[in-house]
Amino acid sequence: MTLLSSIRGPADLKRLRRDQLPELAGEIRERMIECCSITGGHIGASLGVVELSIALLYEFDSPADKILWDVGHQAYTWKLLTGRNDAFPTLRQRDGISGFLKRSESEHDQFGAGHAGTAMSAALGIATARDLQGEQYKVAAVVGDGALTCGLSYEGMNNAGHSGRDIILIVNDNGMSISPNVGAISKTLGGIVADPRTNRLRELVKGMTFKLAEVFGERVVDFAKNLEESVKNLFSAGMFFEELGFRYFGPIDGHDLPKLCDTLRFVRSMSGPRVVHVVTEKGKGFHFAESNREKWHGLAAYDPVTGEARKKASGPPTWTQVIGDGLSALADEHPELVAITAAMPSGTGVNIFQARHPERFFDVGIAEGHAVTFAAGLATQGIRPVCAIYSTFLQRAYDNVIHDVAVQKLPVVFCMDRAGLVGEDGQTHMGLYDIAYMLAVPEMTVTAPKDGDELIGLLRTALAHDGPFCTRYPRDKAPAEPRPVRDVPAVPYGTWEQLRRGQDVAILAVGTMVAPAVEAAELLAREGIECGVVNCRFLKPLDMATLELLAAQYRTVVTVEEGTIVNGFGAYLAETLQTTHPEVRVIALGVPDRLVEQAPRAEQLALCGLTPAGIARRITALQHEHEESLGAR
Ligand SMILES: Cc1ncc(C[n+]2csc(CCOP(=O)(O)OP(=O)(O)O)c2C)c(N)n1
Repeated sequence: MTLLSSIRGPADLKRLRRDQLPELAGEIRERMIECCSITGGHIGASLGVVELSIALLYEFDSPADKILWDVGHQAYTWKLLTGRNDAFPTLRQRDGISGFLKRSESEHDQFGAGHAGTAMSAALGIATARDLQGEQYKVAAVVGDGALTCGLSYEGMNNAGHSGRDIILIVNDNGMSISPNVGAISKTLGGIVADPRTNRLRELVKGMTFKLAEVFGERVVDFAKNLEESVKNLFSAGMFFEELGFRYFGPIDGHDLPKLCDTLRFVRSMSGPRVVHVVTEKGKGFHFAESNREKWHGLAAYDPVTGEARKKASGPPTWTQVIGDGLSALADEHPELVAITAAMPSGTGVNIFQARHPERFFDVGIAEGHAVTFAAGLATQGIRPVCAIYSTFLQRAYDNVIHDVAVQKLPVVFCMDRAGLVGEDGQTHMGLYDIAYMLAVPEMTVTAPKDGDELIGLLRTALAHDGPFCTRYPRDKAPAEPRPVRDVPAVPYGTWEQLRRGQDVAILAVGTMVAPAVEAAELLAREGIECGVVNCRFLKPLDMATLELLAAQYRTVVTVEEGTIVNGFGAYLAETLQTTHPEVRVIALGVPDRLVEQAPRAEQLALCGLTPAGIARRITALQHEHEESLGAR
């Protein structure tokens, strides 16, 4: 029996001797490497915090003490040690455990997440509730150095430091976001780690503090703490945290279990806002992950022996590659074009742009709101910024989209990757809301391409348009290899494309739903239902000329979109037609108004009825209902 298999929860862990913990860390790494090789997942991020997770559960008293993990993608050890070892092979699978932390999954998961930067604010909320309710427990937030590029983290720290509440911030500093971390804070943290003078002094004082604590107890320790503080303030960049109202401890080697345990025990025994700066190595203990930390941050199933992906890339490129190549090529024609990412250069494909046009590429950190307002500033000066941001993360910047871009009618282009159903990342990462939220923005042109060529064409249209413009595409392969960028013309602004003519039903399809709609129409034709199919590549403005023709021709219009049905394209179209053509009924197909569980994207599409067969089924049912109602009259 391994140590890991004997652990059902923190109580079992606490029964181990301290000198057994490194052996446990080894077993955890093996288990993670093996399971993730089948399921895929955030292996690199999780390998880096094995010791930190063990030490937190060993020294704190979870779930009475509340430990929060920012994002939660790095919390695989946490899962393994809090009763989810047996379920671990189901990670990210349909009906399996989540790739992130979820309150519904375990009493040890204090706050669900998936987006970065929330832990500090949520932890302060919990600490405040504790104080209001007169309870006694500890609250700690583990936040990566990447998440310290989020404005939200500072809003939380500013509030927490000032509050004086008993709260602990643990900075997991591995120098990496998904790609190498950016910005001044990252440099500051690096400076603390690199300064041997500060380190020696701090070690000296800390050693004294621990010894005094052992011999004289808490009262005399106060003196030592003051001494330690003064030394730190004199010499250290930890001052940054101290100025915000946090007592600073660190930097601690995050793979040194005894040191971690000692420090956490000591820090736990204190009160007030304090920060523990833990230095870890992403991918620790797995040489593939150590040698390419960006690739191994999170990835699909791999062969643990060779490190190669299990599923070889074949067929057409992904949408992400199409946009990366497309933007790079368009930048050759448009010297005013720049690309902005919020810490996702490879995820959004703009790393391709970065390689070709480094001076026109900006990674602003995990700071979507800032990215958008930064773009708006650039646009006021005649630069043409393209913000490549996942649909789910752009939610963070909604006010900036409206207040800074749309109200000023600035020509910022938004390229929303991972729009639609996202598969295994699950609920927190769904790109289901962008159609609804972008349609509501005045001045915004809202588009969705049916294929790679159309994406390039729409980018050309966007660059010729003087106003805010967005486009969306899914986490998937493009339907076909696109043509060379120079051969692809702009899409005429505000136009739809009629792909098929019929007389019974008009299917108005958006983006990824165009191909399934065409297939559905073919299936329906075999049943004697003749459908027209229109590619509604512009969701706003609507192509009113084509819409008039359709309204004259069809009594039933079915819209199909890969987005929430609430306030989506169907709702927008229905609202338009109800005044001009009340005789036309509009039926909207899309993602139902509920949370969609993790599963492969293809399964999620099928569950939502967004496949050729699903669309055809709905239209057949509609036609039958229609005929019955006619018969009843
Ligand atoms: C708001 C938001 N934007 C982007 C992401 C994508 N993302 C997931 S993890 C990550 C890097 C986080 O870095 P860090 O906090 O240092 O954690 P590490 O992975 O290094 O442990 C990013 C950018 C996200 N989760 N949330």
